[in-house]
Amino acid sequence: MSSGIEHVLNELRRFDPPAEFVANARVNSRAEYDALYKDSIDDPEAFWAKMAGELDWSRKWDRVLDDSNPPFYKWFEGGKINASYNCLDRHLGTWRKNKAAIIWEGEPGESRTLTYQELHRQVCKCANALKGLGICKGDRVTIYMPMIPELVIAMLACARIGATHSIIFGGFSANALIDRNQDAQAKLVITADGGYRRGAIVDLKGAVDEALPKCPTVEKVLVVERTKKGCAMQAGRDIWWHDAVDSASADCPAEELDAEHPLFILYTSGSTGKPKGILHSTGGYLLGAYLTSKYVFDLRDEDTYWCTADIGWVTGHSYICYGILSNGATSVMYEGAPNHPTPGRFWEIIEKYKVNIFYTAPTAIRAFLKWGDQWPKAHDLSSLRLLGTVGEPINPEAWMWYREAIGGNRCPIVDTWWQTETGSILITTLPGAMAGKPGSAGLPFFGVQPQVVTEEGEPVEGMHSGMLVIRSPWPSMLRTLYGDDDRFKEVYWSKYEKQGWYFTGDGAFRDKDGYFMIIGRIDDVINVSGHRLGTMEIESALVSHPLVAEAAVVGFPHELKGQGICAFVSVPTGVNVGEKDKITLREHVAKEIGALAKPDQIRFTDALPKTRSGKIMRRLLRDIASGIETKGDTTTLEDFSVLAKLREDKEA
Ligand code: 7RM
Repeated sequence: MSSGIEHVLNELRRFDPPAEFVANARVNSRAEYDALYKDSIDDPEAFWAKMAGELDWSRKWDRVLDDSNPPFYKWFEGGKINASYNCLDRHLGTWRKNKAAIIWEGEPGESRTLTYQELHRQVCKCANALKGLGICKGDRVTIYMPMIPELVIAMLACARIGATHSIIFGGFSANALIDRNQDAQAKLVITADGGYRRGAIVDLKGAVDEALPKCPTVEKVLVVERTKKGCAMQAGRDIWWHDAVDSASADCPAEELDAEHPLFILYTSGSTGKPKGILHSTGGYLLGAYLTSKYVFDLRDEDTYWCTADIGWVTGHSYICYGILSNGATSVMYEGAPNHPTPGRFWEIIEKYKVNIFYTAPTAIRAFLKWGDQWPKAHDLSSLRLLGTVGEPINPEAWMWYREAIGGNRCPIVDTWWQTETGSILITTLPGAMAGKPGSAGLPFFGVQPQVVTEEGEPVEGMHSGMLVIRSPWPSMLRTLYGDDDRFKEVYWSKYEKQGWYFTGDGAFRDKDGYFMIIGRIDDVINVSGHRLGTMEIESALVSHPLVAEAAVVGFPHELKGQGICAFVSVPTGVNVGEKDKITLREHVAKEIGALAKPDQIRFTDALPKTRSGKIMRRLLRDIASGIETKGDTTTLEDFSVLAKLREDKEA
């Protein structure tokens, strides 16, 4: 098969949800899932209309889906809705008005709880302050803040008045700010005097000051005083949050917005050139975030839910803020690093707030695994009832550790596949309805039609992998790349233009039960002597060896084989490695997968280049392995020193 990526790992374990979980689950059998899924596919418009009815609309839509001009789909046209209203106001007339909306923990250890009523009050004041600064419906506001409640307040305030927010992760540099402010033509930047990360203060305002001379559209800067360490304030441009917001009126009715009104832009790195501004709508996006939160996390009113993502990543948008608050649930938010002051910090937080649902990334799970069992063991994690993962394929090794060490073999794990572009989870296990399998995301969410296809667009059946496409539109899909409809069409819709399918850029394997196993980005596939290998499976094989903490595998030009395999390997703390260990690891991969997948080069390293959401930036490693300069966008890289170091390390 020309496009089949060979599937080489054989994972047979499966874990049914425990009976107690199933008994209370929202969807509690495979048959119930099948029936709901069938409804959603047989008559999508009826299904989505019914689900949209669970949100509060100030005017009902005229039509569910307008597909007359693909790929520019429109959902709920004629409908009027406000995301901030749905996250706040609609709970105020219920008993939830004094329920905790946000439980926040600062890195230095402070704790703040905002009830729905209090959060609403702060959002209204902030919204009025924004109006006072000249922000109108349709304007773009960039938000560059630490993980503090004011970040959620700011985003909901924008949503309230119809300003489109674009959140820039607080770990990015002044350069990232310049690109994004320019591309979005932002009028206002909301930031803070700093934020805490691993005990140090991140100088956010300093980066804003550095960027703004190159951001001519930005008129004002609103600054939260978080650290009180002092920062320069430019007269006429910079305003303290406490001056503008505290005195503002708490009366600010939510703007009635068109369903298609742009709620936010979120930039993701493109493989070349400038970052892509993923644009999301209000109504469709909110519906996707709301519904997946409810079903995938099986959210109930008594739950304390914690997603560890940064809000600068789409996961934080959908599953700390919009999806969780629109359900009226309690969302825990933590400012700092997972290992500050000790690698027990997350488990301490779970014990302290009696967290029931915990959602994190494989990269974090692998780090915890490496730090050792003693950290989670020192805490009472018995409140947990459900675990989730997102961001990358999870290697079975890490999945099993998560299940045992964190979930006490009791909690189902939902492996959720989605993208910034998809807005909400598209493929996952529904926790009460189906078994979890280590390394497999699972089945499509309601209304989603994924398909594994060949390069030419033929469906791949049986035990082969291929490209993952989505065959029909869904409400929370991206609407375009901000200001660049052509690039939107080119990147996502040109590959399968004839069929009208959305191209995810990921490779996947569909197993005998119909489960989708995501094998990573197609761009990362390595072609060794005509065999197309996904990097994830070789990495999984490496990580299953005790000498390996994390691995990133990339291809490099090879005279005989077309491409050779280069593995960058980080080892657990305290472990020393040498030449003979490279042989051991090569043999280990040969045993796990086959001689074909044996790395030609192994490079030991302290750390791998990652985005802040934990994705390994393989294209940077590819350049290093091939000995060429990196030309692509590096603004999403978390730690630049890692790259420099990797380049210094000589190939051995
Ligand atoms: C939510 C998010 C999207 C890319 C996506 C995949 C990878 C995400 C999973 C996953 C395997 C998963 N948005 N990815 N979730 N791969 N299993 N459960 O991560 O835009 O930042 O990244 O992440 O390659 O295309 S994102």
